[in-house]
Amino acid sequence: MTAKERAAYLRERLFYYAKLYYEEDAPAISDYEYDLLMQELRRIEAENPELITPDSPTMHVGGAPVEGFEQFHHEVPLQSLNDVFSFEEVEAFDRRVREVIAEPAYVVELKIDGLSVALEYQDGFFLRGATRGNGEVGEDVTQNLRTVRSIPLTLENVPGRLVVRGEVYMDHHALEVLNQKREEEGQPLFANCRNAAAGSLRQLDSRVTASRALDIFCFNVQSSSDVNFVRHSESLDWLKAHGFKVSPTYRVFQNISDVCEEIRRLGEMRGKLSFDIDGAVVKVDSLSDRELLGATSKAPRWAVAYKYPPEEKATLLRDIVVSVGRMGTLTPNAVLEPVRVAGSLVSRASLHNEAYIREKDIRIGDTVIIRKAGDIIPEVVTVVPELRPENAAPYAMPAFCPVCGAPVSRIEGEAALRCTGAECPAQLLRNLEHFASRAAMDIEGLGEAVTEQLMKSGLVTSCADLYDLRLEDLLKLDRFAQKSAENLIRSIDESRHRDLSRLICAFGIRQVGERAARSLARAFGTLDRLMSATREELLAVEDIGGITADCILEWFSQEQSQDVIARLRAAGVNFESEESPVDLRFAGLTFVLTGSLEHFTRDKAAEEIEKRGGRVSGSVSKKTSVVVAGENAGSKLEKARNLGIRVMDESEFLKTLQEES
Ligand code: 0OX
Repeated sequence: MTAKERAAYLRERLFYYAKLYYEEDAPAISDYEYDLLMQELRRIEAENPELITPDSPTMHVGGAPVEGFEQFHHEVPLQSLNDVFSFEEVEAFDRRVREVIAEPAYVVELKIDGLSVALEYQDGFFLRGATRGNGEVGEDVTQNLRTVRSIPLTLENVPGRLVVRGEVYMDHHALEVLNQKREEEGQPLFANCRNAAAGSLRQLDSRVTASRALDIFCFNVQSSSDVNFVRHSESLDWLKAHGFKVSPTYRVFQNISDVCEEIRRLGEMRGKLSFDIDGAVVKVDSLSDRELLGATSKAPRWAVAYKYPPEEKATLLRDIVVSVGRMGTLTPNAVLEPVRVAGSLVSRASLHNEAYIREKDIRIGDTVIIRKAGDIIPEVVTVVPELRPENAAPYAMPAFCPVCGAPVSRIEGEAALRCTGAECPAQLLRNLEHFASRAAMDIEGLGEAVTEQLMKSGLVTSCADLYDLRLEDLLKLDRFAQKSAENLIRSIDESRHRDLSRLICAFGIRQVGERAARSLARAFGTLDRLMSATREELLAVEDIGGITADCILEWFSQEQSQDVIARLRAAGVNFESEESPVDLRFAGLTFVLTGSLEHFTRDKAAEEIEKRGGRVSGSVSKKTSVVVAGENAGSKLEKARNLGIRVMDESEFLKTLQEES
């Protein structure tokens, strides 16, 4: 992969993860991994400045605010921090500081893993507060912040105007209590403390926020009308003295080896803290030194965040159980002696596949080291060989599906084993769960337990059966009373009106997740157009590559899929996209532009072609579909004529562009 391709890849991933993180409170990878990707992109761009694009995520700090809250323009921007991952990088930071400041003093603080906010006080009263958003513009969450008990609502002996920055977080115990309650209510659980804090603070109903045990650590005076601080540490003392809850450990150091020692010490404390941290922050203490050091467009030059690697813990592997996924894939899971890792109690971990177990030689009875991949999904990193019991035998995957008993087979070229049972209930269950999930048809009340019950009772053997369910059917089942049955029927009914993109996602076509489903819905507008799309047309859609296109074609070609579609159609399920379809009339066509065009620059003409799914090439070959020839076209036009390629003059090209698609 070239640097250009790698940069494009990194940008795409970073945009995608940032969107999930900022706009949907649903991170897919850990901050640590995100920061590593960002650091790599920054390095490539620093080495190849010509590759920098104006919309590169390295040019942004954070994400856009979501709908629902008023925008809040921060008086003083809420800066972000440059990340470092090693002590060498901390030392390099010190050297850069020392180029400007002779004898710097540093404050080392915990980096609390929550949600950054600004609190505005006027004449000692809490006036307004907002999330960080992109640093310049956040969301006004004043009402919600008022419910956080550790945020003082009135202050004494403070300047007329005061803006304080802090991190709203939820501690481990509060998350456990909240998740327990949510589990009882059948609501999705929060994956970690930060998600829970973000989800709670961004509630439109502040009574919900009030019911969540949120807390805050304040770590910066953003502005104050008439107190002038000389040092940051002094401002933290001042905040503490005025009733703010300030980060529990902040210490001042004169040299960088002491700073590194403190970072190490905080890292060791990490497992014992009652809240999550994702690093330590090193800041120049003197505020006038900070002025001298200044900032880049992204972050101050006077501070860095040291990111700790994901936390790891040792525990006992009690058993290995095998689950069967939506596509029949067998996944071995570790049953663990419960242990707290990165903010929650872990008793299960994915072992991925047979090869993973073999490679690490994981055996039942082993003591294993676990961590959370992406801060969310627990995984076994390695075993501790010295602690292996003598009788521990190598693990073998089952030869038959643990659910339906059908033989297990290996798909060629893949590590995974699959159940070959055509009607394996485990696969059907996962398919139905996926169909009803929030990202797909979003059918409230149709969780795992209810789905299983509907399947066992024989009422549902396909997603299309859901739309035939009647109240009387449900009332005959154990779990349902009048109200719950009515609710489920109503949610199923409501799901008929979901957008096409959700329906496409709900089909569970291999390789087609939410993002691809959205692109397909946008591109084709209706399910019928998608169903009749050619491979070429599919390939012209954003995010759709060859493998995905083949999976889509294969799925629609199956009789079973056609049956389901026919039944969903009959049930009145919406097959249309809310978004207007994209014009794809040039899909699969390669254009060559030659000569001078009167109405377009070359770039503009190329953009118009690409917008319609076409490609533009610089030279004429047998693969060229159309040559657009402007004035004084030369050898390319001649070659096109020799090869019998279609030639358009500018007016014909213009007319084609203007035709209705
Ligand atoms: C934290 C935290 C975040 C102030 C200027 C640049 C970044 N999450 O605990 N940010 C900062 O510093 C800001 N300090 C912290 N302790």
